[in-house]
Amino acid sequence: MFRRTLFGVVIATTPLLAQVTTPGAGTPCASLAALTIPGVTIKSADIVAAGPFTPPAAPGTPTTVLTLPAHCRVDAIARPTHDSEIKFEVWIPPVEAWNGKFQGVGNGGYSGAIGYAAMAVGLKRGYAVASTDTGHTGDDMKFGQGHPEKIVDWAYRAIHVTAEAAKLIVRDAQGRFAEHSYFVGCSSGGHQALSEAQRYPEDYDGIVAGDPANNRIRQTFGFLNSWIATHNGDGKPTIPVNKLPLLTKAAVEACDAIDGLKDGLIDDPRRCHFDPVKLLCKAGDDATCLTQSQVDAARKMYEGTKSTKTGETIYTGWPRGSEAFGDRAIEGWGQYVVNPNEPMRVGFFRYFLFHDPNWDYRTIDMERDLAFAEQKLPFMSAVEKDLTPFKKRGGKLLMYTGWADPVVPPGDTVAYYDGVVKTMGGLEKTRDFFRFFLAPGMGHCSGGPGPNTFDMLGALEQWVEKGAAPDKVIASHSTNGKVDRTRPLCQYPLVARVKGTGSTDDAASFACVAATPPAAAKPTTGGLR
Ligand SMILES: [Ca+2]
Repeated sequence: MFRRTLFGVVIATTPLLAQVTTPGAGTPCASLAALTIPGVTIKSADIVAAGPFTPPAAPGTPTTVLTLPAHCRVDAIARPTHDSEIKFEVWIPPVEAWNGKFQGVGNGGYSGAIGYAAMAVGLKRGYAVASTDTGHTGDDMKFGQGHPEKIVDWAYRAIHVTAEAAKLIVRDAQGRFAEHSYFVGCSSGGHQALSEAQRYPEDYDGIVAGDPANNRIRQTFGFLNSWIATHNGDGKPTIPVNKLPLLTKAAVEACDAIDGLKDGLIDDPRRCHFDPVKLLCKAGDDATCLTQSQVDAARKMYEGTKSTKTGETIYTGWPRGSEAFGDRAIEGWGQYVVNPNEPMRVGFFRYFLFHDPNWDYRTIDMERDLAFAEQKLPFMSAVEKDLTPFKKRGGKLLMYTGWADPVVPPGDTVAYYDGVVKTMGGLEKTRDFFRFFLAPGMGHCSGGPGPNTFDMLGALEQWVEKGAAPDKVIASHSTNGKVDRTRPLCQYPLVARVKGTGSTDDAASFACVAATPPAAAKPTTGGLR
C-alpha cells in the first residue's frame, strides 16, 4: 500500500514539475520572421502541415515530393560579407514532437541547393534541422569567377554561419537552446563535416563525416589527371564505359578470397594487386577484353596521381573494385571520370584559381600548379590533422567510407585518419573522440554489392548522450527492398572475420579482429602521364 501511495504522489506531482522546469513555449512560428540576428534576414516563417511537400526547384536536381511531419519552416539569408548571399532553411518540429536536438545537414558536389531530402530525414527523427545552399545556386563553378568571398562561403563559411543562426532561431522557436547539436554529411557533406570539426569545434557536439571529399584541391588534380589518363588525344574515352564492369568482375574474382571469405566482396583493396593485363585482348578489340591502351588507362587509375619529377603520390588512386558495379554515379568511374567531355571540376582551375575561362587543361604542370593552388586557396580543403580543440570540448566524430568508392578514393580517407592518429599521439588518444569505419564493397556514400545501409547518427547519439562509443556499426544490404545480408562495419583498423560456422549473411557470425597491415601496392607502370 505504501509503495502504491508513494507512486501515486509522484505521478500527481510530475505535471506540476514539468510546468515549473519547462521554459516558455517559445515564439510562435509566424513571429520568428521578426527576429533580428546580425547579418541574417529572415524572409519567411510559416507553419507547414503534415503531408506532401514539394521543395523549390533547384537547377540540375530532380524535384522529389517529400512527405513531412508538421513543422515551422524558416527561410532565411545570411550575408557575412558584402558579396555573400547564403540561403538557408530551418525546419522546427512542434514542441511535442521535438527531440530537443539540432541537426545541420551537408551538401553534395558544389551544391548550390538546400538539402531538402536530408532535412526531411532529420525532421522525421524529431530534430530541428538546417541546410544551406552554401552561398550560390547550381553545381556550376562559374559562381567563383570574380567572387572570392563566394568561394569562401562554399568552402566552409556558409555551413558555419548557418549553424550559428539556426541555433538561435531554434532557441527562439522553442524557448530554449537545443540540448545537443549534430552535423551529418556525406561526400561534400563529409568535407563540410571535417571542416566543422577542424575550424569551428564549438558548432557541433557530434559529427558524422561520410566519404569525405575534404582533400579537395588534390582531389581536383586527381580528377584532371585521371581524365587525361583515360582519354585519347581527341577527347574520346580510351575505355568505353561499357567495358568498366569487366574490370570490376575480374578484380573481384582475383581478390575476393584474399580475406578468407568468398562473398563477392574485396574486404580491403590495398591487399588486391589485380593487374588488368589479364583482360588483354588475344586478337582484335572486342567487348570482352581490353586493348593495351585500355589496360594502361586502368593501371593509371589504380596508380593515382604522381609527381612526374619525384614520383611521389600527389593524390591516391581509385581502388580495384570501384570501376563499375552499377549504373548510378556512385557506382562506377563513369560520371566523374570517363563520361565528361572535359576533366571533372575543370572549373576549379578556370574560375577559382587562374581566373581564365579559356584555360586549357593540357597545359597543367602538376607540381607547379598544385603548389600555386595550395598557396592561393588553402581554405578549399579541410585537411588539418590536429583536432585537439574539438577533442577538448568533448566533441565526437564518426567517419565512414566505402572501400569501393569511385568518386572519393578511400585510400585518401584512410590516409587522413592515419595522419590524425599520428598527430593526436596514437590510436588510443584518437579513438577517444574520433572513430573510422570502412564499408567493403560500398560505393560513394551508399550503393554497391557490400552492406551499405547503416545508422551512423544513431551510433553517434549513443556516444554523445550516453557515453557508449561504437566499436562496430551493423550494416545491411538489400535487393529489391529486402535485406539479404548484414555485416558489422568494424572500427578501423579492425576488420570483420567469420567466427565459426554461422551464416556469412548474418552480422552475428562475424567478429572485429586485427589484421596484419597490407603490403604496399606493387608499381604497375612507370610514368603516369
Ligand atoms: Ca571476400
